Amino acid sequence: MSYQDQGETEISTLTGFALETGEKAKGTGQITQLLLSLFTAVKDISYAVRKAGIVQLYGPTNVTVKEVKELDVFANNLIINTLRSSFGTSVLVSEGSKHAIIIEPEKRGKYVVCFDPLDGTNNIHCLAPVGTIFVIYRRKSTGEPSQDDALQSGRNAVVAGYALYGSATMMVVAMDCGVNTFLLDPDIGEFILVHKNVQIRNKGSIYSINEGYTKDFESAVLEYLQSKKSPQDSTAPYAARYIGSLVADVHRTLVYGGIFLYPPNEMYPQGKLRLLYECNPLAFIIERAGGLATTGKESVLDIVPTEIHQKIPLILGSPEDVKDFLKIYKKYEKPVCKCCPH
Ligand code: P6P
Repeated sequence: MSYQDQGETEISTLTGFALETGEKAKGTGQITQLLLSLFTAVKDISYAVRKAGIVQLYGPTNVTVKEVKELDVFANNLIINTLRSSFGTSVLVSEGSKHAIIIEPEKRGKYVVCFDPLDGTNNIHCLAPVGTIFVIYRRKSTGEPSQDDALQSGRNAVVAGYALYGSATMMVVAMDCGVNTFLLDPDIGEFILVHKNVQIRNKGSIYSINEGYTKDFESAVLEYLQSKKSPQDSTAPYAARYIGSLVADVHRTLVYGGIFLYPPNEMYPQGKLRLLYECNPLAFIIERAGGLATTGKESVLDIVPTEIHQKIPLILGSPEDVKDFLKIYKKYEKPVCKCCPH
């Protein structure tokens, strides 16, 4: 849907994007319903995030509105109930729910949604950006749905996206046709298209990693970081940026280019970030924008998950930056001995 303002410019909205997506799918209209429901939930979360800042400052006793819930519990319940009522999903996997949610038969649809309802809420008290991350798949199985319907590789994604609740609220939405960004206009409650077919820079000048874990980093990570801080050639050193809120760090990487790394450390030997509802959607978005996303050993989108809250290392960003990292990483990879496979 788009509307002309005095005929000078065509303004496209996220609602229009959802309707066009459904039209192209030439299907049941379920994807449209699903997307519109999800985007409505994001608007509600955006409002709650901005309100929570006020509540946090003055404390819950001064609040006359409904009981102030933990934001991430509120966001989780809101998205689950909204998607349930969209009649477009059969299985939901959420960072906020231990088990997969199987939708009741009378409300089931053909899609599976994996999501992180509100990532980074430990940053909410300093008003750092937080985000919602999601990815949508078609159900592959027939019969009774189960959590196995969510154990699909990221390459099967139909739509992936995130909402960033920062100085403004932005939706970034990726499909096979590309990545589009939309800004929430609070005056009309609509997301307005601001960038079509976003492409990440081929090479950036920023690296993003929590260097507090330096003592745990693998040799490849240490060598790579050193090469960015003290380049052997005449290139300038990279700048270090780390917000500690995944959606904000990845969005900055998408917009400015560069590389984001969350490698294994002593506290998180498999890595901290979750494959189904953090790494896969973000990898899908970055790759559709021309970037790369890897664990070091393999492309994130090639991994076939084995359990719904599985963690993996995540390195993503501008293609030349990720390739530079992989060149160093491959140097340290132990050759797989054929005669002693373990
Ligand atoms: P660390 C937030 O808690 C989060 O899950 C992500 O948003 C963020 O990228 C990561 O953890 C930060 O982790 O170990 O650097 O504090």
